[in-house]
Amino acid sequence: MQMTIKNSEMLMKLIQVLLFVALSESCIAQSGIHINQVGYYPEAAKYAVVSNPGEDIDFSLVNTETKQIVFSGKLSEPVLSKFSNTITRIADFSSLSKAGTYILVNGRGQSYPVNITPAAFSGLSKAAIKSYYYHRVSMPLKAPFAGLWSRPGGHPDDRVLIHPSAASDKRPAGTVVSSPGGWYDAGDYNKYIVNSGITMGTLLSAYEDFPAYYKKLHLNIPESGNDIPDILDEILYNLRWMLTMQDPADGGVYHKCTNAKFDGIVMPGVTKEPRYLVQKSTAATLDFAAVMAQASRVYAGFSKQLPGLADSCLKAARSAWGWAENNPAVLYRQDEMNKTFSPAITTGAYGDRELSDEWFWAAVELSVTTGNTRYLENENVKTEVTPNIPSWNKVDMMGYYTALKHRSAFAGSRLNTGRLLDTLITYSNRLLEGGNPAFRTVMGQSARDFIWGSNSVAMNQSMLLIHTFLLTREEKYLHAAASNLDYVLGRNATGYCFVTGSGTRSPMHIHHRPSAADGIGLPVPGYLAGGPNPGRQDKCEYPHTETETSYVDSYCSYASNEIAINWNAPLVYAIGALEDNHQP
Ligand code: G3I
Ligand code: 9MR
Repeated sequence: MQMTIKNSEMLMKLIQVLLFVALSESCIAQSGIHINQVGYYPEAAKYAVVSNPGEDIDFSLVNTETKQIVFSGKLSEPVLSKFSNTITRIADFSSLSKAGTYILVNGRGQSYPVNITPAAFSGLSKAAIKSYYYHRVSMPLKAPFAGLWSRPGGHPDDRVLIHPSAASDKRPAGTVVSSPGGWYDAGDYNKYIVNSGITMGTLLSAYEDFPAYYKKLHLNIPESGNDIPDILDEILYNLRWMLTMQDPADGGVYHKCTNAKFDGIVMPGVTKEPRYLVQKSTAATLDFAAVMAQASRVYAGFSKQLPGLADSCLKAARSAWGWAENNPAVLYRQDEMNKTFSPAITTGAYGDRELSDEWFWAAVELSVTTGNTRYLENENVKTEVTPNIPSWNKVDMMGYYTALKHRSAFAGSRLNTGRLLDTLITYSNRLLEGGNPAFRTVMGQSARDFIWGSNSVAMNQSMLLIHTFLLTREEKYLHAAASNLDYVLGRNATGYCFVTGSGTRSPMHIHHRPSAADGIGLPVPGYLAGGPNPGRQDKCEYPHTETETSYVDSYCSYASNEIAINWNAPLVYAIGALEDNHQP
């Protein structure tokens, strides 16, 4: 008892000191209190993690305006993290539900501000989608929409060369074609169909799953107000580019539209290096078929505003499928290709070697959109599919999501959707049982979660769990999905909120050429940085090198601090789901 009084007196003193002394950023960072820095819905589970906490287990939340203590509690027993030498104790303040801004205080110091508000994610949701507008190729970003980050248009891509690897009778090497628009892939200035595949599938699913929410979401992009939801206008910008990547002669799809080498650290369009359409591949063609089939379904609802678009997409999807049937395993092997053709292409490879997942996804999307399950009869389509976390080279789950949303389309077909659902639920339950107790996250099932772009693993886990929630309406899956949002927004071993322009301590030096070259102090907002990656393939200096701490906020670090369209997409989906679920 005596101890408790003494501790709470000490805590009060500490609070007084902390609240009236302006703390430097480094001092706050040293406090080791890791917390979602963006926001909590009032009814949400709310945890903070105190790392290497010592014996002082008292904590309090103080209202930053009134300076009143509004909540006091005790930290949990210490836990050793599974992926570093960090020892943590958890502060659970879930029962604090009054809207306001607070600071969590403990003997270790104070946290960044904690915002409890029904609008917890409304700004982040917009920013995460708006990031795609900032990726737009070939058009200027004007100040009314781009604000501080307005810039001239880059890479017109209206005179792109057919690379020798892509030569055909009708389009011999050197043929000039037009492939403008679309989104830059990441921190580089190239455009890759495979990575557009999963990105577009994810964003289209966000709209398909939460149309009411997205119909109302205003993004302030040039097309806003045109009677099409803003998110669909943004997706359309990349969709139109994708359509240019199909060879009209045979339906095959070029793997990428690219420079031969990565551009230097310059603004878009400064370099005038030749751009190429490179080799057709089966992975690109099937991803394209899946996206076009899904897009056809989604844009069919806007035939008045976009006459003919849905039909064109379906036609493109069918002819891509036809090419794949005739070319079932044309892999993109960049190093091999460079032995035969020049110039050598050294930009991102997205070289997938296992295509059964692309076959499955494309077959499912085409079946749903056409109402004909004959696509499942193709010998390359396996209908016993093991679940996994989606990534650019693993798209089985994209097929799962669509098949389970449109179960009636598969009645009497080869695909047993009942079994798919059971498998998804079993897999989701395993995710709930695993994870990293030290941070109370689903993220951290095993060290394999911490790959290049690990934050997208966390977000794809969330997306998978949200699908399970939508199918079962069991809230535990939604809560688990939210735990990974807390993770990327700051409750992680690095203490960073990984979305640029959000939270208090977020990446300032992302591997993103415009952010590095524009002379503006703040990075372009709304981007999810790649995150911890002990592979450290960039060979940069990292302040910490454990599995979950291998992250450095420096331009050098493309292996931990780049940004990419496929990483933002599941962030968009996860926030959209929470926002949709939270609408009155
Ligand atoms: O597939 C193997 C797996 O079998 C093995 O167990 C594992 C062990 O590390 O590695 C797996 O391969 C990894 C591969 O991604 C698939 O996950 C490679 O190690 C890893 O280096 C590779 O990283 C990719 C990186 O490009 C380099 O190719 C990232 O996933 C991918 O997101 C990234 O994409 C780049 C583009 O090329 C260019 N534009 C920027 C973009 C983002 O950084
Ligand atoms: O900027 C490139 C980034 O987009 C890629 O993800 C990464 C891996 O392919 O490569 C980056 O470019 C680097 C190149 O590979 C090696 N020289 C330094 C480049 C970064 O400035």
